[in-house]
Amino acid sequence: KGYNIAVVGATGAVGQKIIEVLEERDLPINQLKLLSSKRSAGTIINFKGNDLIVEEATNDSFEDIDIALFSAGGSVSKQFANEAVKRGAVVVDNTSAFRMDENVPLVVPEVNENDLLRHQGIIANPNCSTIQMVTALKPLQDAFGLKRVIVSTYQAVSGAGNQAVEELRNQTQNYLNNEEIHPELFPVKGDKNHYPIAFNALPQIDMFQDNGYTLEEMKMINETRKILHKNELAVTATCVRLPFFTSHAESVYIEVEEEGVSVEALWEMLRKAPGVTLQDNPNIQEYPTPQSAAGKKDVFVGRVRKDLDNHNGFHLWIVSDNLLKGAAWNTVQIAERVIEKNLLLK
Ligand code: 11C
Repeated sequence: KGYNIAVVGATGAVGQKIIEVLEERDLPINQLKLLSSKRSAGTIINFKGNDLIVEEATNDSFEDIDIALFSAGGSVSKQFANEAVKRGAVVVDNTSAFRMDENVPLVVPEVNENDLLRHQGIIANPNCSTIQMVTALKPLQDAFGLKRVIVSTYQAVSGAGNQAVEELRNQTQNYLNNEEIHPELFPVKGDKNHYPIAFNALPQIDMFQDNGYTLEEMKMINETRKILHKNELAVTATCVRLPFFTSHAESVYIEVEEEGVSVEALWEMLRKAPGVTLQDNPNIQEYPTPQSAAGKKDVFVGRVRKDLDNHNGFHLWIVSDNLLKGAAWNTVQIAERVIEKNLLLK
């Protein structure tokens, strides 16, 4: 049997990657329906040798759909996700619209795939920077217990979409040509002030919240607790945007509960962990970078070392392609698991 799959936000940075990932996977597809806003409708996208025309999303678009993969922004998900479910589609939503909703599982298949069993139509895909961190931390939590996580991120511009990628490209060229630059998008499109991203580092991803943290930082904190099923976990984050295109990197400090754990024991768990590749050998300068991780599906971990003052503390460097494991690949993995586990609505 083939399945009818819709991609909502098909012309966006994540939507395009979802289509690429579907193209290389074996998931049996009967019909692929590409949906977008009115503005992008009419765009032609090739899928497995056929030219597909992107259509404007309406409630009726979901009538015959088995699985709808949403990545067109929170407001589009809020408008259409429940309508799609009413029409019998399972929704995998890439936006933050439903992530913290108690009735919506927030899933990274390597970490908490059994949460899929309690879905009621909508399944949320976590934020990219959260996904890669929990994928690497889950085996360490299982083996040694996690007490505290302190993360600083180094995030690629593609997390903010295709326009953001263009802004970095244009600004870089302008700088090198000694031309004036007019920042329009970074750090946040809808915020009051804009700063250059080329040759810069911006300690703001998404809007500031009342507590002084940004929304990206609060997503990392709240989503990590939900996915790891550990509300009491001490987590804090500082999220920073840097001028490269692909992959988020994270410097992560963890404190484990078990006493006397060695770096070798962490390596062993990370080597065995699904979806994780250990690249950690200082003798040959082996460690992952945003460039080496780009285009790959795994989460890469290096620089594992013991804290010099706290014998239960460890530092890790976690890198992954933000559009693949951080978005499109995790979404398609969820769709594949929904099918394998017979969790469709019709
Ligand atoms: C960024 N992490 O890099 C964001 C993008 O909640 O899915 C993903 C936003 C989200 O800008």
